[in-house]
Amino acid sequence: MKKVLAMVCALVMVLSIASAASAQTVLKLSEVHAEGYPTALADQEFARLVEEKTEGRIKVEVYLGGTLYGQETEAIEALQLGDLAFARVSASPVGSYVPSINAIQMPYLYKNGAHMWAVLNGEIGQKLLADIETGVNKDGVPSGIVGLCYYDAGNRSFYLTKAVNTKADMAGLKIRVQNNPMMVAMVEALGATAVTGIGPNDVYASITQKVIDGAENNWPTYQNMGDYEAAPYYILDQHTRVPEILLASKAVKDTIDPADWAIIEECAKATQEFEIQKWAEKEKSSEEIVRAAGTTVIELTPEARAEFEAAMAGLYETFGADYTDIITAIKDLGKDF
Ligand code: BDP
Repeated sequence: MKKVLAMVCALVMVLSIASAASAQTVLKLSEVHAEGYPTALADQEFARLVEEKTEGRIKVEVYLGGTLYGQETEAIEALQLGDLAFARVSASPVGSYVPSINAIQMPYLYKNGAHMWAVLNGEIGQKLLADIETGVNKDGVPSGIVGLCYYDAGNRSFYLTKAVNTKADMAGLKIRVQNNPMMVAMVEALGATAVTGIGPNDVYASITQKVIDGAENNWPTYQNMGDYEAAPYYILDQHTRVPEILLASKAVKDTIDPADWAIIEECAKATQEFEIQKWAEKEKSSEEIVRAAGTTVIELTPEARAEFEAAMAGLYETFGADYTDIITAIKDLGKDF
């Protein structure tokens, strides 16, 4: 009798361990950057925190280097379908699904990084982040995505295979931009030709194969992707500050216990400061690497920079007209910086 009881107990234990193990929910996160990049480190920190704070009920698997989705628009579409749980993307492609997000990435919008952070972590930025979930695109299609937090990505400048000193030098150049109609219009306003549909990990090859003459990005991506070796002229026009966003799938969110979802949200927010610190270090070291490699860094004259800014001013009309209140409030905040 004792033996039978012991066997039953053992069986119950095995079954409960098995059911506890199967109770773990595994969620995937897609990231285009490689191991060690600031956002990749933040994704891993997010995963660590989620597993710890949910006591193992939720495990986030981080896929780096664009191995799951090479283009961020593909990742966003997978989020919409519920095929993917999280994606760390640039705010730029998000603008195609939730146009109000363009309001925080207009050209020459911020005085500096501190101004951008005051906006993003203030009322304007937090409302726009929350509105991603209820947002619709220009055709009224629901976003299907949820914004969890912003990360830093500095500012973006052009890099090319030839020197550019004035707006006129941009004429006819083929320049890769992110998948967002506003970024296409931005490059075309300079008289260049915009090329979309190239994932950030394919920019280097596209330059060497002469499909494009260059692209635009911040110091860390320019360096980390090796693009500075293919396009060794970095034109410091600093046209946009485009933050990163950690996104979630609305369809996946709806399957998660609300208490666990609240933990996920908290963990995401907790990684922001971590990423900002890693960003500051990487921005500095990337600039050093790029300069030490003999890259030609072109500081535009104030007149040339003003020409770039004036050429892009029309985007405020075309893409910002529905958000003039927000944009005006952002600019007003800039007076303190
Ligand atoms: C980098 C962003 C990354 C974008 C990339 C791009 O970190 O999320 O995918 O730019 O230009 O700065 O596509």
